[in-house]
Amino acid sequence: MTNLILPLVAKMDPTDYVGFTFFVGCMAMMAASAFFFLSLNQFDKKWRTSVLVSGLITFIAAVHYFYMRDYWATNMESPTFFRYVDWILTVPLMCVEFYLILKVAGAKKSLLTKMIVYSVIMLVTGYLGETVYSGSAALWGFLSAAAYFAIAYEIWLGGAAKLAKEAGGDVLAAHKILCWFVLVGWIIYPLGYLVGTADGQWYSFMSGVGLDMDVLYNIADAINKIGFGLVIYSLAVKKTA
Ligand SMILES: *C/C=C(C)/C=C/C=C(C)/C=C/C1=C(C)CCCC1(C)C
Repeated sequence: MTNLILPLVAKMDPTDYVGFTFFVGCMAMMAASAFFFLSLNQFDKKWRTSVLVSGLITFIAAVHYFYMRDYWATNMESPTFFRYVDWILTVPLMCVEFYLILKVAGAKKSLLTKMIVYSVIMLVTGYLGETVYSGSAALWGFLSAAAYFAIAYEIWLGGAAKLAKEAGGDVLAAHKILCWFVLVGWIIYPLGYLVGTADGQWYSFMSGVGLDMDVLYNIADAINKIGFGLVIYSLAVKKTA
């Protein structure tokens, strides 16, 4: 009783590169949030909401990274629950970003609803594959990937693509960059999933490729959340000037 001193900060092993990426991810998300929020006043009203949403995405991530960093440091295991709660909040907000910039070309609520439904399917199936039904991770990953392709199709070739073409100019250019984020930046996530769920699956060789699921997820989050936000930010700058 008398000599019980609880450590308030978990130790950080200098070779724990997973813990390092959680720590840096947390700081990067905080800095990005401050950047987006403090820039809000310089924009025309119409574009302020978009930049605000960019800030909300990185801020929600910053809070989750705060917990995930701690969870990892304490338990040395993947903070899967916090990870997916973060995603289920931030990915729909990224769909909102697409919707907001395409509103000038007449984007309807149904586009937003469709994209949010796809992303919820993508994330719920992914979560089930990583947790409750990890024995059939391949099947759940496949379902999740189908929803991911539906999102990619919608923005590259579907209704969202048409709207972007109608909008033209800076909006079309920004839309194109966001499309590349979804195609290239988001593909890191299924790669992380394959690494993390490889045990006993037909892709079991993935656990031996020297990659770590959490490192991949953390790098992907930094690229996609902050990068995505910066694309929106620079569109708002152009449109305000
Ligand atoms: C800020 C968080 C983002 C942009 C998260 C995106 C997550 C994905 C694109 C996840 C995709 C997955 C698959 C396509 C298949 C395997 C399971 C997932 C959930 C990792």
